[in-house]
Amino acid sequence: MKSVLDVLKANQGHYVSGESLATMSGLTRAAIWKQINQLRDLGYKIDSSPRKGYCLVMATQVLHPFEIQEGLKTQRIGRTIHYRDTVDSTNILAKTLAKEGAPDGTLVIAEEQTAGRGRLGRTWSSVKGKGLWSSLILRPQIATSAIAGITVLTAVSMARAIFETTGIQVQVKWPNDLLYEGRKLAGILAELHGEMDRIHFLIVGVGLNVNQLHDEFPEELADRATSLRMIRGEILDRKLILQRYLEQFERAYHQMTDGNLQDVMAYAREHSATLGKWVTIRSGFGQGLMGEALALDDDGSLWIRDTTGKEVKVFSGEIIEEMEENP
Ligand code: BTX
Repeated sequence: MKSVLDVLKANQGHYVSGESLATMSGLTRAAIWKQINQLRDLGYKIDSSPRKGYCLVMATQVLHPFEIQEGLKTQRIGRTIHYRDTVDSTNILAKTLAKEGAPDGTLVIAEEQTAGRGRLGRTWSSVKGKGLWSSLILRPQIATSAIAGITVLTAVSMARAIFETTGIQVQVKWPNDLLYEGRKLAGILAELHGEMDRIHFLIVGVGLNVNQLHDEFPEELADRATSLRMIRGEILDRKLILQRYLEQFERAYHQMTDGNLQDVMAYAREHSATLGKWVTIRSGFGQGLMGEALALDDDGSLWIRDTTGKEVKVFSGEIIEEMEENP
């Protein structure tokens, strides 16, 4: 038996008679009417006519969990979903849920964040219904040192999902941004909760700008941020991008727990916005380190040749300045 929504979706834009719906769904006319009203409450636009039946005019643009899971090919990632219309930050909610025991792979997603978080206390602009504001709760059974590549892994998974669904090739700015022609398209905030040698859980938040127009960004981001819609010139399906991201993430996550991130790092090198540039990196509490970005290691760290010619391995940090040439 098919659900009423499945039948209407398969015939989107065309009327399906009440009788056919009853046969295909195995429901009574009264039960179908009840479901139609529930679907309308969820935002589906459904026309009804006494003679012709029901017609799904427009599927919802809202990321209901059953929409995300329809056609999702993962085993664990995104199999449990917590969806909110509004939340302060999906990373904060994910942390609470993780403490309550949410399983590995749980997805937390919201239409809007009122206090979306960036790194180092910065904020992330998260306009309602326009982007993918999501966090994954992970419980990898590996040593803390083995998760150094998680941010690059996440960036690569999203970059691949974007390419698969839109054909847009984005660049990975080490370690946690996706750029298109120098403008920020996505940011990643990974937070580890654990001890020196034991991971309790990991929260990986990603913000991807999908359908904002130029004037929907705060003024100060006007020439630093971009969205997939601004690049492609059309509205894009958030659900499809999210599904492909979850699938790409699961594949890469398995590779990480198997201790093999070569494939992920090869992609990050090929699409790097950082390698070959002269950068100043702030890492931990230290002073900025200046030098040439030489190579991306298979564990996700960056090799820098500093101004004295010494090669230094940087595990995490932030590029605060970059130049094409040696200044
Ligand atoms: P970040 O600190 O590298 O980037 C934050 C900076 O990026 C801001 O200071 C601002 O300059 C710029 N910015 C803010 N909003 C946007 C935007 N929508 N598009 C482009 N640039 C912007 C990057 O931190 C990590 C961001 C993670 C966001 C996700 S959303 C889901 C999850 N929940 C949550 O609270 N954070 C993560």
